[in-house]
Amino acid sequence: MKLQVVTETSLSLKTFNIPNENSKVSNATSAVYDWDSFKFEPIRESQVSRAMTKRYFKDLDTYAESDIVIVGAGSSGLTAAYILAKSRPDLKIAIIEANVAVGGGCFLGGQLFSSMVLRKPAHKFIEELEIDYEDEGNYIVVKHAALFITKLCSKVLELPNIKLFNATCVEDLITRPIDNNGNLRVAGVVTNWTLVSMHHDDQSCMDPNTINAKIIISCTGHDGPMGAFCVKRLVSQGLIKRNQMGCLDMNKAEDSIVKNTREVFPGLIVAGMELSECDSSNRMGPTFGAMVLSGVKAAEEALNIYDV
Ligand code: AHZ
Repeated sequence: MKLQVVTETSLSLKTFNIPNENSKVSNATSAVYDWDSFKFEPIRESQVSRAMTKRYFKDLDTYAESDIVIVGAGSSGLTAAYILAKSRPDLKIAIIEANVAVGGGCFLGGQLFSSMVLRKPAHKFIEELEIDYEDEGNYIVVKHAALFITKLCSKVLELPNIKLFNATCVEDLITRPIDNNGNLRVAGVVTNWTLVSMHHDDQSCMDPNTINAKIIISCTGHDGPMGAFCVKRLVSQGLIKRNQMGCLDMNKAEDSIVKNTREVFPGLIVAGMELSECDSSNRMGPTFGAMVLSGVKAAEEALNIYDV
């Protein structure tokens, strides 16, 4: 089988040789690159700077008013982003991830093992992503957790109405009064570069940036150095009660997390393991079906609120 490729700069036609099912050795690139005369197209360093910065600052401008902000790009946050952005291309969705890399606890299955277990019926979402799995009856196994999270992330990033701001953390929430009785709603997030946030104790005031949004979906995982951020912030203000995560019980935990995925405070939906820090749900350990379906439910809850 032959595939015709047009290179952008020269418009010259090159041919990839894609092996057919009978051939044993791939020579997919050998026909394209002539290593003897090989040379990259020229570039000036400032072109690289401008290519990156003009797009980033345009995104900052565009997403300063977002429809929905998702905090945390782990399995639950990215699932919510995928469902929302795919079903509503009219909405602007910003994802804020504190780490450089996305994925949260989802690059490994558990205790540094590779495979990822998801209990049914979460397999339907894995099929939607076109990821292969082994069917073990009540549950499925994806051969590597990284396969799941990277495929999910690439599908999210391909959607035009999504912007991922990674290496950026939410360090506070914006609130607004909703009546004259002192009741509040969450109306946005306060952000900073994560590296800056980590140095508030040893540098003088480094003020943050903000994003306004109608709905925030918080998916920052259970308590830890960065986790359960939005729940803990509202607890610190006496706006919701904290109930710490219960001990591990896979059967109870997964049903509970999905069923309780909801708007815990006006304007703030909580999904994934962060929920266990306000509901006292059990920990489920290395089974990921509830993370996926909590993300799906959070997306549905967000649309219910958004469309009112
Ligand atoms: O970096 C965090 C991670 O990628 C990010 N995050 C945390 N605080 C943040 C903040 N601003 C921006 N203030 C922040 N980002 O949130 C992401 C959380 O991902 P996760 O994988 O920890 O959470 P999840 O709820 O999507 O998945 C939990 C997976 C777990 S933990 C667990 C157990 O311990 O038993 N079991 C499962 C399935």
